[in-house]
Amino acid sequence: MSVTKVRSICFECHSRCGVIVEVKDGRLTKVKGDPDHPHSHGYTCPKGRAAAEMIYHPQRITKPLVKVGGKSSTRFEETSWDNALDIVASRLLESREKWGAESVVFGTGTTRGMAPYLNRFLTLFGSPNFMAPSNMSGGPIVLGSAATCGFGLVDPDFANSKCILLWAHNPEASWPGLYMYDLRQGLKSGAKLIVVDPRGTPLAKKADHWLKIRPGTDVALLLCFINVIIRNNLYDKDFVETWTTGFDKLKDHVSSYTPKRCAEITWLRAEDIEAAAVAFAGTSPASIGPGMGGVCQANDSFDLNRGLTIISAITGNLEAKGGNLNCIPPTKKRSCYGPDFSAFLNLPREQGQKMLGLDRFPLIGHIPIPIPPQVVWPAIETGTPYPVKTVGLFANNSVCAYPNSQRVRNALSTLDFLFAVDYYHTPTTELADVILPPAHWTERDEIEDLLMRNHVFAQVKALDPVPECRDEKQIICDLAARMGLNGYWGSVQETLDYRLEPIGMTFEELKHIGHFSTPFTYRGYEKYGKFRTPSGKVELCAEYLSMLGIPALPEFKEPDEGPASSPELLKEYPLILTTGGRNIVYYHSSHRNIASLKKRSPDPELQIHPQTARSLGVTDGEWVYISSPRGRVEIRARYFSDINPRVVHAPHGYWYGVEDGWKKLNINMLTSDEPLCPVTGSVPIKALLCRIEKFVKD
Ligand SMILES: Nc1nc2c(c(=O)[nH]1)N[C@H]1C(S)=C(S)[C@@H](COP(=O)(O)OP(=O)(O)OC[C@H]3O[C@@H](n4cnc5c(=O)[nH]c(N)nc54)[C@H](O)[C@@H]3O)O[C@H]1N2
Ligand SMILES: Nc1nc2c(c(=O)[nH]1)N[C@H]1C(S)=C(S)[C@@H](COP(=O)(O)OP(=O)(O)OC[C@H]3O[C@@H](n4cnc5c(=O)[nH]c(N)nc54)[C@H](O)[C@@H]3O)O[C@H]1N2
Ligand code: SF4
Ligand SMILES: [Mo]
Repeated sequence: MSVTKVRSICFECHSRCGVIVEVKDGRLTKVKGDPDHPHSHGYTCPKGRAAAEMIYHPQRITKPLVKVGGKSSTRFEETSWDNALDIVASRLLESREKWGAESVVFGTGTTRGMAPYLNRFLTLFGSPNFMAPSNMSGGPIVLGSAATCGFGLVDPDFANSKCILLWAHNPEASWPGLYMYDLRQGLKSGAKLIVVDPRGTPLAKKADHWLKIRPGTDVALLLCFINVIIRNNLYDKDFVETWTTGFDKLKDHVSSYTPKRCAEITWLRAEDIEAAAVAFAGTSPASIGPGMGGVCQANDSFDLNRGLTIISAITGNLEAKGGNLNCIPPTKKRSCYGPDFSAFLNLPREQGQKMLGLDRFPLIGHIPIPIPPQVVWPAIETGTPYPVKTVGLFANNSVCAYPNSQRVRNALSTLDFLFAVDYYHTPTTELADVILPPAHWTERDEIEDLLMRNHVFAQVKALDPVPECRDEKQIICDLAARMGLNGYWGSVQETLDYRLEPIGMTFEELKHIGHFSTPFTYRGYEKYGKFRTPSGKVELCAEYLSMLGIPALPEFKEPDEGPASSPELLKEYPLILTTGGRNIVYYHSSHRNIASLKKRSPDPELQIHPQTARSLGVTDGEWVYISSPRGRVEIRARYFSDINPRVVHAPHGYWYGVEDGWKKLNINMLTSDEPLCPVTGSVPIKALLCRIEKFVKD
């Protein structure tokens, strides 16, 4: 039989590279890059190319499974789809009956496309509780920048930029398909590169200015940047005068953040700070790439993101060509996180107001993002503010993804009912009562409009699912039908056509052209006469936030665990730990069982300065213990000179292939889920304390 070639997009990570999927005799044979894709231009990474290994993996779950032997058992038995869905439907209804619809939480991991479909289901079912890791991933960017300028600082225009500032962002490993082509274009055309990162990543090392910052002190550096920019008259006076409010208050506020003071806080040199700030503000246009994880995992994440927005604004780079754009997906209100879906917004007000976390983080009632997982655990553990009894997880390995894994695992174990939808068994699916097998991205139709600038892409089904795996949208349609949720879509096609209504196309039509884009406007605020903020201007001093108890100006807060805040703890745990720098071959805790990927990065490796390692008698490649006040895991020490000797970096996501690997290798056994950023609920997992000890075999 001949080979069919299907043009699609890869869903193994957020880059969503354009791919050509080759299929022979109904089986996937190859995934190649699509040279015509407007973002990736033919690029693929090892994860995308390993699709066949994932689809035909002997460990893939291919039938619905139900737990046998009681709650604490880890044994499962195959069952029919009808039976599995009957169980899930009846347990959801029972939970609603006994404890109210809000006792049911649906969760997803990093967006694998399910947010609209799950939200619509929850709306019709009655629960406002849609949980996702947004508070540690993108949410704080949206909250910090939208509260300041009315849109999220997520679309840097690197290709047209003359100065590129990567703040806690390493797109070479984390977003190669989406950002690297443009970034290289910019650099080829002579753009300067500034990188703020405690680690010497390849991009940091080739940068004109690499600021090797002490983890968790970013806001101090930002306030100093603003101070240097204002003091040197490098701000855009016309823009500031016409389009901002609160400049004088901001100016006063940052005046104490001198390079000298900031150098002491951040462990940088005053002259390097000054030089980088001057380079950014003195070059036009300049763009900022904030790390989607890097700037979202700190106790002052809200202020970090407003600070970034402020420097873009006062230098006149907001919505400027070569600056940071304001792209609206063509699907508008029906885009992935569009308001047409949010359960919080679409439920009757009284029910919506029950959304977990709203009391603690009121801004999410104004700029809705999914609820932080950390507000769900107390509701499970203590029934506060009301009991959560039933959870459904779609593409989420909560136990390994979220800080304080032991707590997560304990909480999920005590639920009345947990169901999970995943390709493979994980430390999270192990706790489920029912596991449902989803179709792989090559086996389903989908659309993508999240972070795709002004594009919507068709992901086109290239082959039938491995029997009996099922498209998750179909799973939800089937559940909704069983539960009599009137108004839910009847088929996958209906869901996709509904989302595409704003562009006046059906999925069939979009499929043929692959993607659709709408023009965007530079400096849209000039056209509309305002920014979408309460004052209509960029809120350099956001007085209006005081009604929510949020300070009007960004403030630096030391990491709660660190040399300045907890000097006593520092005696026992003398090193600063940052976690979760991305690894090109893995997506979080996924892909660990894929042989071609695992062999490229078999063990968790601690980046440690050779001087520090030697002082502990640790050789390069040796297994060691790393501990924090919360626990201890095993890790392989790897000498790494491009890091401060007092800082170490540990990757996240390791668990596979070792008995109880979630306890022994998973760095989130060490991370903390408190205190959270008071505005965004962000978790402090990029700046903690730890200690390294020689490995003693039991
Ligand atoms: N210490 C530390 N922890 C971190 C981070 C860090 O930097 N440091 N980063 C955090 C961030 S930013 C995020 S977003 C979270 C991510 O956390 P998660 O999204 O939970 O990430 P994964 O560990 O990849 O788990 C996803 C699961 O989904 C399954 N899967 C993959 N594709 C599909 C699909 O299409 N459908 C279904 N049903 N299942 C699928 C995979 O097999 C895997 O088991 O982790 C966070 N954890
Ligand atoms: N291959 C791969 N790609 C991914 C993912 C993956 O798991 N694997 N995950 C995806 C997801 S969900 C997300 S959210 C994004 C994250 O995308 P990014 O934010 O770009 O990725 P990270 O590697 O978490 O962080 C970037 C850099 O921040 C630095 N850093 C650590 N602590 C600090 C600090 O305190 N201050 C500063 N300034 N820098 C610090 C790290 O050293 C790292 O180099 O990646 C996405 N892409
Ligand atoms: S970077 Fe790799 S995993 Fe991510 S979309 Fe592109 S090919 Fe797929
Ligand atoms: Mo993320």
